[in-house]
Amino acid sequence: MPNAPFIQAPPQLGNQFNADRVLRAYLSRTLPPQVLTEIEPTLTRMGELAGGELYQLQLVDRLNEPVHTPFDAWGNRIDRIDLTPLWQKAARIAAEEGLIATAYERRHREFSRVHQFSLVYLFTPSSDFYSCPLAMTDGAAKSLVVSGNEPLIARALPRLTNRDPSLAWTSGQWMTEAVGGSDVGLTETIARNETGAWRLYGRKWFTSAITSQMALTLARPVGNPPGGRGLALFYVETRDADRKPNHIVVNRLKDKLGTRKIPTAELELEGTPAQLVYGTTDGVRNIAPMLNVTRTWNAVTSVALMRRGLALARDYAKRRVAFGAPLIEKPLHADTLAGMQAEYEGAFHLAFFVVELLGRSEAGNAGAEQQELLRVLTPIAKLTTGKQVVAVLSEVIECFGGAGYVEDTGLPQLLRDAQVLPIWEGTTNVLALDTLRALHDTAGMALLQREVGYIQQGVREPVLLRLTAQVERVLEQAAEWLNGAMQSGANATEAGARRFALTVGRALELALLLRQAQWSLEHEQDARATAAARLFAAQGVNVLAEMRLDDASILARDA
Ligand code: MFK
Repeated sequence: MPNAPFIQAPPQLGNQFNADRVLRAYLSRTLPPQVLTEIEPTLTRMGELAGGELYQLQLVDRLNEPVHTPFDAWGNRIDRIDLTPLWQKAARIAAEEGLIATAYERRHREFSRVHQFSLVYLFTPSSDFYSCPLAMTDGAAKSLVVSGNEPLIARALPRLTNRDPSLAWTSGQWMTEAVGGSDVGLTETIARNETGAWRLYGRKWFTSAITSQMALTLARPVGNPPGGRGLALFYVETRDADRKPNHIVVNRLKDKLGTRKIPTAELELEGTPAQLVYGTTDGVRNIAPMLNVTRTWNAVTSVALMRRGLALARDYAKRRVAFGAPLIEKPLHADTLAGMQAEYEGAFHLAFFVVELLGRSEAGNAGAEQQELLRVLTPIAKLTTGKQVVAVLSEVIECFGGAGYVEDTGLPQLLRDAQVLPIWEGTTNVLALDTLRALHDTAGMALLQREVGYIQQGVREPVLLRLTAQVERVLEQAAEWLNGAMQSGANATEAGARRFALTVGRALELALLLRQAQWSLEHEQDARATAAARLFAAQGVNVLAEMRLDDASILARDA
């Protein structure tokens, strides 16, 4: 009898909370023991779902995509969107497990955001990006709370934060128009006050998760000046009292590289009833609280996807035998995995540091400096982790060899999905410029340097102490660059903004890794975070090479 052909065992996942050394150690260091004890059962449950039922459904559901039905059989415009089975399940789980509610119920005061985002982090990679509507829902809830608009808060907040799936709403965030993805001030949609009620007319070009019950959007009241200040922030409900589209037409769903389970639409607003959230101007400024929340979700999603890719690659490396041994025992493969792990761990601590600051700020426990820090670190975390996730997932694919390139392993989708993370919610360059906007001047940089001093205060282990000096040196170089660039003019500052922001992001990641490493050595006798910190430092922190503007402009224009 011929031998049975070789069949490779596929990678598998277990309980994603139990298996997560990085999350568990972080929570043990950060949370009061009683809070940790209270939230652990929710994380264990989510970890089980994410590594079990949801992950299995995700694999089965791979080819399903949302379907848009514009008309019914009789020619009525209905714009029905049928979601994939996993999305329907994810919506129920998200409500029941309080993925939004946890942040607003605030049962654990300043730690509520850490609890919420730990759940989000476990849930996201098995949700086919259901985290997209959730991020916008959280952002909308936050914007409404900040607005103080009591009628809108009373109407929408209890729905956006509901734990009952039959009552829970999600929200859209309709900003992008064909004329301006990044330059939102170019928005062409107009708002007319028609007999005391606002109606919107225009085309929204990239509206994610179009099945939401409401949206926050921008439009220009007729007669207002151009630019972001002439826009106003509006609240829209997507269906009328009869559940019919509310003067909104779905022109089509986008055909995207990844995140294909998200119904992303081109919309026509044909006199859509809308309500002002604040006044009739300053729409860009007023939608910023939403952006800052969705950018935090973006950073946590980047980290979560890196962790998923690594979990699969590591498990596979234990199963796959080549040249006489499992891949995990091959020094070169182990080195590759370790380098990716170091990037993920750095990214994890930066994203969750922002989450901590957000929670502290919402609980009223953050002073002015911490608020400023939150403002500066939100774009830095988003842009730094957005670049890391694409690099790490590209390596993850390679860790599987040819299997990583084959669709029905489910692996290519990871990389395609990840590619959205440096794009939406502000590209790397837009966020680098936002970082400069948030820093104002060199005083903001001094604040960052002071904070890094606090973060590194308890680091004592000699090998880690050496690296704290590296962090301080790099931040000093970044501060010097900023100073010099600002004196040279706007072009010099803009040209170096990405390198500057990435350098600061990586320096912070290393500082936070060093703090965690010291704690893990002392409290867990675990040297893995130390190894991650050392490797991370070796992979390079300062990407702020000496810039020559003339070189950049010559090379950019002609190949
Ligand atoms: C799973 C992960 C999450 C997934 C969710 C994704 C689904 C949603 C998909 C999308 O909607 S993608 C679309 C996202 N679009 C963007 O992120 C827009 C990117 N562009 C920018 O962020 C530009 O920087 C910006 C539009 C803000 C530039 O517009 P302007 O009008 O030139 O801004 P300007 O004049 O600098 O700032 C106006 C005001 O807003 C200023 O305040 P003042 O009026 O007091 O001077 C700014 O300080 C303030 N501002 C701007 N950005 C801010 C901010 N304030 C706080 N935080 C910010 N981030």
